[in-house]
Amino acid sequence: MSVRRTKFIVVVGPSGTGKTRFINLASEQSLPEGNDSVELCTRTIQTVELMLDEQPVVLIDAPAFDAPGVRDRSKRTIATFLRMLHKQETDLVGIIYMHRIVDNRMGTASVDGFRAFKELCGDAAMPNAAIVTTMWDLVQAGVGEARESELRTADHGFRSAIDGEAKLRRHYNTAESAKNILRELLRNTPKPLRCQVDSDVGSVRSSYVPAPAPKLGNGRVPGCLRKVLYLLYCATSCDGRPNIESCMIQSSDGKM
Ligand SMILES: Nc1nc2c(ncn2[C@@H]2O[C@H](COP(=O)(O)OP(=O)(O)O)[C@@H](O)[C@H]2O)c(=O)[nH]1
Ligand SMILES: [Mg+2]
Repeated sequence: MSVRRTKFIVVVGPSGTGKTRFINLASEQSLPEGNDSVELCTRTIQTVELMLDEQPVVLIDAPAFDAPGVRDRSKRTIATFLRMLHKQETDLVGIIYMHRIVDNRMGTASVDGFRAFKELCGDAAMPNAAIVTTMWDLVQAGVGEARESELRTADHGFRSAIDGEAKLRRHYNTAESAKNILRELLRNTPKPLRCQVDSDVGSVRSSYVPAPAPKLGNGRVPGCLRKVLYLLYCATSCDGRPNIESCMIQSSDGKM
């Protein structure tokens, strides 16, 4: 029996929008959520493997865009990580941008987060993107629907992405709901995100602050990704431009 190639999906968005919850539900894992998540979890990349309908999948829980002072660093961390996946010719089939339907307006975190998402994704890959709204259990149905409709059509909402063929989907805080969203994205043909092919996205600025060591989710990160995560840590820990090559000879376990 042939082994299917692993497909990758990255989940981005402001903190508290339900990224980790979504990943936990889909994968039956228990990465720390909300108040349980220590600072590291919101600032570093975590990956989780799962099998969905016999398809191996890796979900990438990206650092939040909006933690004070770290938005640029988060963007850079995600971009560097995804560029390395691209060099390894992995199949990235989707990007999810999370939004809380419970928020009655697009606050600063949402506006900035959405802008960062569009920058990372780019127009060409927008058909592989899904904007996923969460916390439907915390709003009255009519209120949620009215907000969703405004987000879909208003210029100050997600219209620009939806015009570019991004999907707008509801996540109902259940495993099946999360899996259904993943199933739809898994049908996509892999397309590189803009940040994977354009090194200007997430480029280093002078205000650079070294990133903390990556958290390897529950020890279930596959060997190849562990290497990537370690390289990422090396790369983002250097001052100035990331220097991937100089990190290639190092290894967290001596087995590079
Ligand atoms: N009631 C409800 N709580 C949710 C939902 N999604 C996430 N949460 C909770 O909201 C908090 C923030 O979610 P988390 O996944 O940590 O957000 P992240 O920062 O985007 O990873 C956690 O306490 C979650 O358990 C949802 O759809 N409904
Ligand atoms: Mg989280």
